[in-house]
Amino acid sequence: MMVATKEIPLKEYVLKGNAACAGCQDMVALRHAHKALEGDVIQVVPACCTSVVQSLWPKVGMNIPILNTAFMASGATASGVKAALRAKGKDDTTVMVWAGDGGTFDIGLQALSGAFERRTDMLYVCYNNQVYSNTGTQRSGATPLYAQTTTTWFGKREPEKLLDLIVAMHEPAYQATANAAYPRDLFDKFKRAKEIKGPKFIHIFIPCPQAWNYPVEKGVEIGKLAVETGYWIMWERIGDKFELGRHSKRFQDPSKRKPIEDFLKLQGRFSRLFKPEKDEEKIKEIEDYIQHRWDILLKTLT
Ligand SMILES: Cc1ncc(C[n+]2csc(CCOP(=O)(O)OP(=O)(O)O)c2C)c(N)n1
Repeated sequence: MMVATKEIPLKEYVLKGNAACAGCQDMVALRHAHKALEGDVIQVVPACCTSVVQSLWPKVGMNIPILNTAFMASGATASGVKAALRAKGKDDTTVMVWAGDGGTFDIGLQALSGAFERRTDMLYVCYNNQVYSNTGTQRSGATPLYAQTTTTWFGKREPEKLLDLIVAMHEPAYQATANAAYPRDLFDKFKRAKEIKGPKFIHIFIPCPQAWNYPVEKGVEIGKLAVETGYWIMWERIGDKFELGRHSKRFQDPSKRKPIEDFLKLQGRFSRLFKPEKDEEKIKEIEDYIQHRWDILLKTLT
């Protein structure tokens, strides 16, 4: 049973008036994650948009203990924090990394891999806005096929890295995907992760109005369309028990999915697929890659 809205604690750990952009979906996810963890957490943040929110003195936007760390070092830093807590006898406090896709898919991957291999009892969260947003929207290993960024003016030619599978091969104690457009589901996943010992990973889909070039009020609509078109798959894995999320179940059948164009059209970063005329071939390529992701995920993890 999913948490009822009225059961989500009112206490806020992400404060008003912080430096996030209007319509930032990272803030929606961060708020609900912290409500689930109820303040008993030390958060590690590498260089990314979230570090701007939590560390701009005197406008610090969060009221929990946070350690800022170098871009590539989150996994190692969290391991150190956990060891220090253990030495102090405070083993129950959750150590959580909150890192962007650049800090996870690319530059932080080695530290993440090392920490999970050591079976560090930590929760690593990748909030994935599919681009290096904080420094002006350069492409990352999570940028999808044909998305425009400041370093892929004509659309990225390579699809994104299948990070979930890389992480899964570390056999974490808990792994899930989530989406800022479904905050109650996200809340439940953080609650579950809090109770599980060992390395845990949550990968969150985060539309970014700045980088994806859409009106700020469309974030939730785009997040939901990502699921309804099959583009983003919601799932959870406790140990080796895989379960497709209730929001994604019906979209396993490609005939139930909304046309991918519904998702692409709302975002300026895909505008070249529709101008001067619709590029059917490239849109089909994106669709095929979505199916490939479904196939490889289910084949590998179930
Ligand atoms: C070693 C190093 N290289 C580059 C930077 C500059 N830098 C700061 S934040 C950032 C982008 C982070 O992107 P991502 O992890 O995707 O998070 P987002 O900004 O999208 O939230 C970069 C390149 C840095 N701080 N350290």
